[in-house]
Amino acid sequence: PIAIRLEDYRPPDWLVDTVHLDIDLHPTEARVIATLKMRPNPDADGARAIVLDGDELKLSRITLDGKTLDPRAYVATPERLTIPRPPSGPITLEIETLLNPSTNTQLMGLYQSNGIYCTQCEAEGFRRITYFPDRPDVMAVYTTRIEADKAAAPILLANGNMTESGDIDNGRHFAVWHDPFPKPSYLFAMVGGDLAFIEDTFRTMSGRDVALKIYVEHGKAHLCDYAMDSLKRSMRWDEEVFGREYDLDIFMIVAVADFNMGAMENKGLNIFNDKYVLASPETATDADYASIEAIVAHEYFHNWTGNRITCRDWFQLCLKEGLTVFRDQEFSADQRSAALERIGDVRNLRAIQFTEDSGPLAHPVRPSMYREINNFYTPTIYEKGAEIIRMLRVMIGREDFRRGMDLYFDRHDGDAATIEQFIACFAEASKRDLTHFSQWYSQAGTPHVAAEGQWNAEAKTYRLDLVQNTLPTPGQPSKEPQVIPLAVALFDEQGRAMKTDEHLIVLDRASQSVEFRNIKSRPVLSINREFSAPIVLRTNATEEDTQVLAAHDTDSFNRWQAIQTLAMKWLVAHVRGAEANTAAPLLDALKNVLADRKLAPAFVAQALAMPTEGDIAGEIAKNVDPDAIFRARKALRGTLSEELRASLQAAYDTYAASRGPFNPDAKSAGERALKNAALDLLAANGDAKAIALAARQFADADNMTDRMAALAALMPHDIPEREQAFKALYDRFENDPLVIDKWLTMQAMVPEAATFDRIKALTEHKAFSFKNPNRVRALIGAFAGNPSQFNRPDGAGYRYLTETAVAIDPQNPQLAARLMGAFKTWRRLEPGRAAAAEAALKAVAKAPNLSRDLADIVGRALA
Ligand code: BAL
Ligand code: ZN
Repeated sequence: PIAIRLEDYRPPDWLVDTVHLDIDLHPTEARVIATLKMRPNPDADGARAIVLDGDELKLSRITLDGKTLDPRAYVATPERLTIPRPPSGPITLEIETLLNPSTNTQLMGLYQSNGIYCTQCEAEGFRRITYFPDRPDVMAVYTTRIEADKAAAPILLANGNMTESGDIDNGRHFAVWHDPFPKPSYLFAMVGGDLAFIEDTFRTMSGRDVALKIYVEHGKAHLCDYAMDSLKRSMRWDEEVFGREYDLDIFMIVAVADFNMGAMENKGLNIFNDKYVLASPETATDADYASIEAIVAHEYFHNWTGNRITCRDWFQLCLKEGLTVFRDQEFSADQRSAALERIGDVRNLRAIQFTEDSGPLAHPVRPSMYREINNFYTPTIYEKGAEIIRMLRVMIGREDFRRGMDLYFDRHDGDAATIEQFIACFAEASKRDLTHFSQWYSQAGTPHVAAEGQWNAEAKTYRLDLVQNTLPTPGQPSKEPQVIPLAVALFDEQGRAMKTDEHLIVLDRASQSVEFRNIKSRPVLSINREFSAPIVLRTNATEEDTQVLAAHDTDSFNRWQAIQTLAMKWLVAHVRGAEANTAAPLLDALKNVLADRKLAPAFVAQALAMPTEGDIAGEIAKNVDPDAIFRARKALRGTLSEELRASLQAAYDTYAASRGPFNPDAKSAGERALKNAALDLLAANGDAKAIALAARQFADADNMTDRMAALAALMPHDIPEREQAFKALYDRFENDPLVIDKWLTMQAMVPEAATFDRIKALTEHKAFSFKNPNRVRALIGAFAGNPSQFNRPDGAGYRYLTETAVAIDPQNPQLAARLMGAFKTWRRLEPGRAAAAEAALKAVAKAPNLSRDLADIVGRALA
């Protein structure tokens, strides 16, 4: 695939002012007439040929200013329509294309999901509908007329407000939608189908009533209430926190079963994966509810950060994604608990982004080159992008941050903007030079920071020496120091805050020292509080210091972090063979936390959740042996199970007893989380009483959170209770694909050699389909996330994954490429596994006819 470079950006030669789409829906022969009013771009220079993008398109007709275009005046291929010598002034092009939605298995452009016509255009799917300058800096006003069989598709939706609808002959009908806000083609959407819906209204801060509708397949309308509630809370929150009001008369969400992404922010017509809309206590876990809330909010927030202000080009993807993730994280923090949100977000960042940043797929938050943009919807763009915004707020303070956001909305509304334009708003609002800070966008890799404190008893000073270092990443062999905001506090050895409250140190050189004065006793350092910067931190804290923080840190994040640090120290020592080391400091910390009635149960649950196998591998970083990691973690959990049994049982009993009707709110979810974290540890050794307790909870549960937690507690053990539970789950929910996904995932995660055969058998099961991305991710994606089994020493896991990706590639390249994300850490494996992974990757690289998506990801993984 050819390289596309940021430095080659040129403004479009032609602009499109309006697009009129006339779409005649048909499963195999849909007809699209696109009428484009175009004019030369006064800001462009160079050749004025019209070059429109296409992808597998079939042109049936083209007119220019009402006249059929002479075939010698243009060149049409499935991938491009070129008019080499167009008139010099404004023109109207009318282009007719024929599409086959029923065979569109890529799920890009216009396709069918369970008979429902729907579209996905980001990033480059609009060119699969019609020829178009399919780039985000071409913004036009769209009018969409859809015509279809009324029986097959009684509901016809597109962006904007509906302006007309009616019946026509032969059982056909039509609807016309007009979106007054100029938008790039990637935000176009239309839907046609026989759908159920729920509706509500929202009164905006200026008093306008907005109709809200959520459309789903028939039989699912009763599962949309939580999504609707989340939507209304998101709309209110964006008004209150960012001053952003919704702008159309209607806001619609449509949920479909076949979708490559989680959801898509098309203007006024968000299209969602069923997984992030449908919920009932019977079928959705607390984590599902939290995801629905976050993703509904995320897509809604895009209306301002993404739609009203979009990206100039795809290199700027983080401009909308990092910012919108930041906004949805803030929303969730406000709706739930800021401390718990931060712990969850950092766990996730470390699991998915730090791993990416430390391996062959590392790339800057704003890349300077790509070969396939679909492969850049990554944790680096999204999650690290959000961390940069958070650091910016820490650096300039909340007030200037809000002023900068206001300026950005004011100045760039209606624009296709860049990171430079975004940062300039904050530089102006805060009167600071943010040039060096902006390097976070261009330099890949996670900085490692060493913080070493020395207390001088005589001088009563505490000196903190800070050193930063970022390891090389592909294409960036040497690194510059980053601007790293470090929130710091000092405690005394009894855990009392010293009077130098919290302090912000900005580390912006390779090394620097800070001195605190009037420090009368040896302090304990709490640094990178609230995870103020996305870094890997090393300190010279003693184990006793870490214990002080684990017991007393006033920052919940760092208190949780201290407990993780104690656990990690034990785990790493164990992986390295030091089996005799003591878990006493960790046990003390956990006893403490379990006994502290003032702590939120959700926090205690997070404290009990030990670092994952992936976390441990990340810490070890080199020569990783997944089996040794698995054994160490199992041993630690076994120790906790035995040593904490009484307090775990007490926590379980407390929250198992306090049952009322299911409520998905944060408080109830936190209580369930603690009860289930206790159950998970109680059962960690396979203790018969605990297994019986888990089996009973599974059987008696009145909600999916408790049911899945019980199954998760049984899952690591090769016992009949586990298999009975798998069977019972299937028997009860065989007709609910979203629950079947949980059933598939849990089986894919079993840490036993037999899992590999189980996976292969499950692909033959009638509940499974390689065509549905959710099923594939639930089974194959989850297997790739099962560290001990995917990384089988014989390499069979790697070969299975790559062969599966190659088989899926012709049908759905995006899905195939996503699966390969499992190889982002292969280089840190011990030599035997690394060689097996490399061989599997090389076999893919040699396979014929790879999609651009798969070829790009494999090429980078091997580079
Ligand atoms: N724009 C793609 C889906 C999302 O990030 O919202
Ligand atoms: Zn997004």
